[in-house]
Amino acid sequence: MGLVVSALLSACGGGSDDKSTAGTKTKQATAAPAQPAKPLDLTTVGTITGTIRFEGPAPEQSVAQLSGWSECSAQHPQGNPPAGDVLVADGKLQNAMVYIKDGLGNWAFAVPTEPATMDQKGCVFIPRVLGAQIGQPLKFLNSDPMAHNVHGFAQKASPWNISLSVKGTSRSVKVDKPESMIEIKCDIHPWMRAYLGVFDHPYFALSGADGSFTLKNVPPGEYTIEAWHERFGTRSQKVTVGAKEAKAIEFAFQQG
Ligand SMILES: [Cu+2]
Repeated sequence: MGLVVSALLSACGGGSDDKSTAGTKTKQATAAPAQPAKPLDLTTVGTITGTIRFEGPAPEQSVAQLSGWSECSAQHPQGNPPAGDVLVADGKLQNAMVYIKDGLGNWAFAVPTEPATMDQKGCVFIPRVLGAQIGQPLKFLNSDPMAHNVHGFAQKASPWNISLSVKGTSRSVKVDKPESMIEIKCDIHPWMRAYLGVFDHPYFALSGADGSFTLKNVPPGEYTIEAWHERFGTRSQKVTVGAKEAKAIEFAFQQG
């Protein structure tokens, strides 16, 4: 066996092939063929629900500085709009993205056909934080009477920079590698910022105004669950979900 492994390693080694690639090929060559992805057994799946708490006084959220951009400020007669970067109410944090980070088996997941859509309206991205599944259509829209662009700073998939210069136009973007989270900007308006999470599974959710989130149809297993927030970083915890179990968890964020 050792000889076979080293022969294979040298056969596919050399040059810039990294070790993980060579190792994978070796494993496939010597072990049983890779199992096809299994469909979920919906009779055993459980649920992870939870709350995102914010401990201590929350910092003020930023304000979009529209001064000097009359076409944008004209849409906000009440004054500069809040950025939406810190949304805390009653000690609960909104707009945290919660997802399974690690521990999923080789499952075949259905992919939504409904596009995950991010609009530009009133010179802000709506929603500010969006999740999508790989393979799900991903659409950017401009509902404003002026030009915007969408610059996605993906680091795993290809970054993109698209122009949406006319009201009502939309463009689709393909992100084919999971990444949480991808920063998005409009290069024209410096305050315009948003975040996109792309996942290779359906277990992601954005915390609501009450800090709550739900991950449904989770197969029994042991997982690392991560919660991400644009200002306060990430928190993670291990969670074991038994068959048909409804597991309740909590994350706590603080400033600094
Ligand atoms: Cu813009």
